[in-house]
Amino acid sequence: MKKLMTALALVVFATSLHAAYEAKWESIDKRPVPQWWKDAKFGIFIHWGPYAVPAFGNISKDGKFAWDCYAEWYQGFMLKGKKPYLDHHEKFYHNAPYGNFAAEFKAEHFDAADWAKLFKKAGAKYVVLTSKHHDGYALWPSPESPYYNSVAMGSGRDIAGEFCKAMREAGLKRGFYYSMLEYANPLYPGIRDGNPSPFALTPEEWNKRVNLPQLKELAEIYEADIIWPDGEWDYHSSRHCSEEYLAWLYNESKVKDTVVVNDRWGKDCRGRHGGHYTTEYVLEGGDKSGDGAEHPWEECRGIGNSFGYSRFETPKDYMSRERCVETLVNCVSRGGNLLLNVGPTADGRIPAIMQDRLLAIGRWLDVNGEAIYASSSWKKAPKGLAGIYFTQKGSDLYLISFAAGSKPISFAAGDVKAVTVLGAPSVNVKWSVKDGVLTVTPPAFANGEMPCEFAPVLKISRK
Ligand code: FHN
Repeated sequence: MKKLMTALALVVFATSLHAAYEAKWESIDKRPVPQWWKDAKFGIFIHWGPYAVPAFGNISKDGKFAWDCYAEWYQGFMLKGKKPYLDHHEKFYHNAPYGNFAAEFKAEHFDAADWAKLFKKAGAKYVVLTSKHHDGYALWPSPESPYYNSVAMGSGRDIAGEFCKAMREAGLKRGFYYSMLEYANPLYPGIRDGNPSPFALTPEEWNKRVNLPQLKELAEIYEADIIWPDGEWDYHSSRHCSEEYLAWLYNESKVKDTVVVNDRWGKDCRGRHGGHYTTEYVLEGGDKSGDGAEHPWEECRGIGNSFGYSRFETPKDYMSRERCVETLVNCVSRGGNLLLNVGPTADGRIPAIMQDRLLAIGRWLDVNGEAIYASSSWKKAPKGLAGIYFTQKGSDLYLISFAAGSKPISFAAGDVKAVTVLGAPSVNVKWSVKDGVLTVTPPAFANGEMPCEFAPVLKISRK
């Protein structure tokens, strides 16, 4: 009897290991977001595909978020009849089919190891590449996109494969963005240009024949650390078969214990289901569905106003070095990660202005990374201090100041035992505590004394 009970218990245990997650949101949503991602804080997004050939997007008039600045939407905006895109295409490409850009997407200077070096120097911990954007062109030789992928047409290279190998060798976590919709594929059920395709599949068929096999390839062939779907808004997650895919991913795939996913699994999902929540250009008034959530979340945005390379943008359209760091700090201080995008040129180079911004973030993190990586938001942070942000690690607090001047700041901080400047331990900081209220004066640094270009960090050590 005892032996039988032990055998039964073993079977139950083995079964529970094998099928830990059911294909239902209530089960899938219980899986915690892996700690490596929560600690990482800073990732690089890469939007790269045939749209990098025209590299054309509208220019924001006031520097604010505007969806029609997205250069990766070149084909989509033409299908929607957007005039600047149609005019540009007629004038410079004589209305040639968009698919011709795939043949010109040569990637001749693409060196994934060089990219990895830059991302490491930027202090990023993970990188997400568009394996396939809404135009349907795949950066790997996928059997479901047999003629429209980077090996069949364009560079002749398995870009996803080269990317993964280089990132892995550099010690960076890596993964893939994946668009569930394809605006011009005749099999895609959604109506993208006002005319339903006579060949359209049902959403379920589309997902079973295209999306699910491709999402599985990304997890199994490339052992992606991150699966980052998008273009999910046409259908409910049940029609995308998303719960089914995630149950497979979490129970059976090679990456089941470590993979990270986002919340873009169907029009019912953003800010509600899946892994971490997402926002997009949130500080500029974009999509804020996952913002401020208690749940792990990630902001994504370009350094300028587009994800795909938009070659008519000028420096005024790009965030300054300081603004890039402030965006990262703003997200982290509110408990989020930042996935900052670069849009390489069609020949595979990362534009100099984007490199400049990434390197500036890296220099700042070299000195102040302690306040960012593996930190959390300080729930009791005082409100209304313009340009001042806080993070927390254990009992220590970090005050990160983008504010000008050296006016004393007072706030409740508990039992403080020391206040020091990260990267400049010999700089004397004036501070005092009374009844748990800390008054600290941001130091006025002497020439050459400030340890970073801007936004010095005060470490507040507590008992
Ligand atoms: O339409 C896309 C857009 O081109 C870009 O890929 C962003 C990245 O989050 N996602 C979509 C809009 O939410």
